[in-house]
Amino acid sequence: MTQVYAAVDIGASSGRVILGRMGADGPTLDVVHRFPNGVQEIDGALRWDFTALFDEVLRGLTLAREQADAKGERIVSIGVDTWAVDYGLVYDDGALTSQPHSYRDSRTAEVAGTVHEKVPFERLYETSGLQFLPFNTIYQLAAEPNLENGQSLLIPDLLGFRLTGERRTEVTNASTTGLLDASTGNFAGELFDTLGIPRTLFPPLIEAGNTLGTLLPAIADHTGLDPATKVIAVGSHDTASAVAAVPAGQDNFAYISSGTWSLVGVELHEPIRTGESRAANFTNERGVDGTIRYLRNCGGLWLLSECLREWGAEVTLEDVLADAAALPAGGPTIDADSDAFIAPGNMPARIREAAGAALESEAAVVRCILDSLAQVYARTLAQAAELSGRPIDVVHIVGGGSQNRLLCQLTADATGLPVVAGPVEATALGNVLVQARADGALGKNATLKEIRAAVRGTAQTSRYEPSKAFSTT
Ligand code: LFR
Repeated sequence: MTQVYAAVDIGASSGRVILGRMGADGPTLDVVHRFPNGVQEIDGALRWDFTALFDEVLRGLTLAREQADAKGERIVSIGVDTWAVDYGLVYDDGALTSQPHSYRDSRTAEVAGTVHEKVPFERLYETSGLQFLPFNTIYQLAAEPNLENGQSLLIPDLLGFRLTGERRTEVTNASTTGLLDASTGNFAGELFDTLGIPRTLFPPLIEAGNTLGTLLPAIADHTGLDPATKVIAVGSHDTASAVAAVPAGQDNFAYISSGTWSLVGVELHEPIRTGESRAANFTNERGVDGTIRYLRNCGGLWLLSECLREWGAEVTLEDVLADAAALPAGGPTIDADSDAFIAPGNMPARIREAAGAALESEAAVVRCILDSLAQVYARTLAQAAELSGRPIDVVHIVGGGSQNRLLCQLTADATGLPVVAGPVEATALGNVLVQARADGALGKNATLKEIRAAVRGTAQTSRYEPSKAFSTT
């Protein structure tokens, strides 16, 4: 019976359940279920409707099992990845104390100062290597009224717990809490003590590639899946899975994982925690196989999707991008990185205000967003190369933004580097390939290089050269 893998991949605006197959050339994916996601005002705060998300996951797994059955295939394992930093607090019996807060909620606005009074940011950075983002878990916990009540499970770990009954904290995502020691890869116990966070708040760590557990009987019954189906810890931070599947064939590559956010940087083997790195607000997030993602969170397609939400159905992405492409280069730009764009709502007006320009058409707003993103990518990649001492010969754009041809070309122009765009489903591919490796279908000792070679075997990519008019060479 052919063995297949189910990937649950949930982003800030939508989720998918995907069946992954390993062919002779490489992995192929089949999206079996898509569902919307988004922050919602629940009980006076911006939260995720976890109950609805879990229902969609079960529905997706049921559909995946039906499709596998129809083809005479067997789902051997499931992997779960989502966005980072957010968590649900559960009581001892596993019930959620409330729907999990979204990192876009304003509750952390005031607390960073109180955290830094207890532990100065310089010391936090020396320990965790994590960039300052107002919503990092460490600040969210400071805004939490009662931590004695239960345990904190990061969103993918919470899904894994509901599927298996096992409580663990997957390491790639744990690195986004601000509470992991970047040198040892373990939780930094003394940070917990100084901040008054119980050391037992998070369950023990698990490395990507290990087995979390098998399905609870009730879940197996509900989905029709074999109770022996494993849940494998994958790079449960979506960006970790996406970067694992960057189809790079050479060492000197940079990546832009482009979705709601743009995660812009290089892959290293050791964290960099110098004063310069801290001042430039570069992060050292953990990747699959102990790699370090040295990157910055830059603005992303959130700016664009929030504008489209505001404009409603009569403005389509395709049309507005075509009109934006026809506009001349060198128009007004904004600081696409600014915290001022984190909250939802009223985005076109906020962009016009930041640009200090009329931006009369929707296309002008879109062109401003894309020019600004390309500018910030170029600046960030130049800094990444300088701070890490690693030259960059090619930029890989993966995720949703890899389909935005205007953004890809503007990025090539602004950086003066070739851009390889795709695959769009890098996150799900990274998720599936870590499962396939755990199962032996890829070779149990396959390296990240071999994982990337497998992606190249089947990935759809396009190449963009810097246009002469803008090239810096
Ligand atoms: C991307 C991402 C980023 C993280 C942000 C918030 O989806 O996971 O890596 O900084 O969302 O969790």
